[in-house]
Amino acid sequence: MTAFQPRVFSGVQPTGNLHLGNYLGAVSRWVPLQDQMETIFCVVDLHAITASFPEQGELQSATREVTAAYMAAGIDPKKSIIFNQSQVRAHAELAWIFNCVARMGWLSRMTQFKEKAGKNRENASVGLFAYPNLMAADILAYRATHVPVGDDQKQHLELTRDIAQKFNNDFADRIKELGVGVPNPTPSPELPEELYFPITEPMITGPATRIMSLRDGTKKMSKSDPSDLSRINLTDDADSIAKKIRKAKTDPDALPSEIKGLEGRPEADNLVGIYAALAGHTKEEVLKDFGGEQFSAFKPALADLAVAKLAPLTKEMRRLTSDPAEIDRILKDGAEKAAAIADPILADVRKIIGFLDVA
Ligand code: AQP
Repeated sequence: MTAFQPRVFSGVQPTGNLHLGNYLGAVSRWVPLQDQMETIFCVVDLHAITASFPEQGELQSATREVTAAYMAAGIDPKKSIIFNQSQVRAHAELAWIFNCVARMGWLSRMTQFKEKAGKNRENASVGLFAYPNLMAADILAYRATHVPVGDDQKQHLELTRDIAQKFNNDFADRIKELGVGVPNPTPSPELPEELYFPITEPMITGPATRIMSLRDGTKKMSKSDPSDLSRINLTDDADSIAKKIRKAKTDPDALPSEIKGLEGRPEADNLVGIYAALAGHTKEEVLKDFGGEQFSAFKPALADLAVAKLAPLTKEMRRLTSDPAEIDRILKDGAEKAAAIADPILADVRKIIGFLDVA
């Protein structure tokens, strides 16, 4: 290989209803990439057991639901590989190897672990702590070059880059000897001339990289927030969407006409960002149209837009989930294609490390 093949990898956990943050920050942004490079989209079910084991049956239905959401949003199984993580063994195998590459200190700095473990740190699973190593394995099992995600994943992607860098450095001689390396596209003193793993590029752009809770503009919109009013689920009907936007926390001032007027106003900034992302506009354009308006006028316009954009998606999700056998067929086909890419990469990794291969 003379260069890394441009390849996108991303995923969502099947831990509950997908919300507007997952849609605007991740899934909707994957759609145009399908026509630009090879794309692999995973339902990351191994990540879904790090907090607790779901009830029997829940993982199956949530996995199918997330798959349906991908397709309803425009991910086309003819253009992209769609599969669930647990069906491709390479993820877990590479994650173990990365457990031995990553340093305790690196993982101890991960803010998401601190937030999710909270005060109950001693009782958190080892899986929750090592989650970023599995995420690095998800990406690097395909030697993916680009990863489109929301802003909350930035630190984990930096860790993926650190793991790739350390592996490339630690095994530089072996990679060269085996002839499995790729010339480093951006030569630097920190890296050898040939790399096995690419130094993945995060793709975190646009007005919706971090959608905030509708109840608190300083907290991320999240599946695990106990208040359902804090998020718009992709399964919400038109009335719920309108109600949640009507009840969204705001301040008493009118919308500003310039972007700097949103500073120090997290709730206003969030709603303007949501409008911009749904309409495919910039925040500046939204403020050009709504600057000077009260929330009493802006919120109904936002609710109409959200319903117009999400209702067809919800309808299509319902149609797709009514045929679970077809979803399973797509996931099976995707898993075979994904394994066909990842298995030879894992075979190289085993050789690079030096395991006895008895096959
Ligand atoms: N609020 C958000 N704004 C923008 N992007 C977001 N993402 C998540 N929340 C927002 C992006 O969605 C993708 C999949 O995320 P995930 O569900 O696999 O994990 P998460 O980030 O942990 O999502 P949640 O909703 O916050 O789940 P819980 O409550 O379980 O922690 C990622 O690209 C993520 O950036």
